[in-house]
Amino acid sequence: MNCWFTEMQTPDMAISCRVKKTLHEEKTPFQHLAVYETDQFGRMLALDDVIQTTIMDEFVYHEMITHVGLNTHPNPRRVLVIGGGDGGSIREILKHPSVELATLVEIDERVIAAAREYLPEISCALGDPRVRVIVDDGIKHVKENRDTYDMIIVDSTDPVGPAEGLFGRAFYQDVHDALTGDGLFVAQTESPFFNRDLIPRIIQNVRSIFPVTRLFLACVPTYPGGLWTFTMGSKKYDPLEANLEQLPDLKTRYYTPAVHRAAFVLPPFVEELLQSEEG
Ligand code: SPD
Repeated sequence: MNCWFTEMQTPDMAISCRVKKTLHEEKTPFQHLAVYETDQFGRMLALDDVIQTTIMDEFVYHEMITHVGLNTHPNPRRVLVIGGGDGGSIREILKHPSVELATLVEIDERVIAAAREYLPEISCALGDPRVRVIVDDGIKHVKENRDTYDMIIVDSTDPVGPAEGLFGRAFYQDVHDALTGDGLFVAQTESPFFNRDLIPRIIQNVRSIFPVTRLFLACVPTYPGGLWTFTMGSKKYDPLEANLEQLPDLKTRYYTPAVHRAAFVLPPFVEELLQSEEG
């Protein structure tokens, strides 16, 4: 069979991979959802033809969006994931013994169902008794839950369609208000190569709300450009001063204390995004 999946990563650039089998495809009320079997990346979840996660490289993204923040906060007990219906962030969060309750708020219940069925390696923790799964709009959830979470993870799709509102200042203010007095959040914030207008806007907005704002990097081969940014806004704790000496064994394949520190070392072309007056 010579069938290919292609994601137009920009109007002028695409990533393609050969599809061995389409395992699932449907139009949900929110988006087109597909799970493909590929040789290159293993099983792959795509939403509106954009790669969300693959068995081959999901660990990088899910470890970095969770452990950097969880190891910055000295005692994260209640953690919220907005989006992230595949369950990868939840799986990583539950590795932290301090976590009593991990809440997943995903707008599209079909993403959760598809992940449970076709991506068990990623969704495996969704049935854990410490997990509460809520099918709802994350924007609404943070508005309605003040002073509730020690950490919030914004594990969203790209800033178009259902996720657009998850990149705006009003949402970051609601995230701030949904956090406890010393809480912090981490959001996936796209490519430093291809989102050079968006990232400075995010940084400015987060800086205008949170005393500590930091950008960090990880390498996710299936995302545009490979190099990916995450932004942390924190009320109190600085990830650069985190005590990483006595961590529990997280059984990670990408994250380590040294990678935690190194992720904040930014090349000049990324550092520029933090200085920009854009937006
Ligand atoms: N360009 C795709 C970015 C997708 C980021 N979110 C992925 C969700 C995985 N849990």
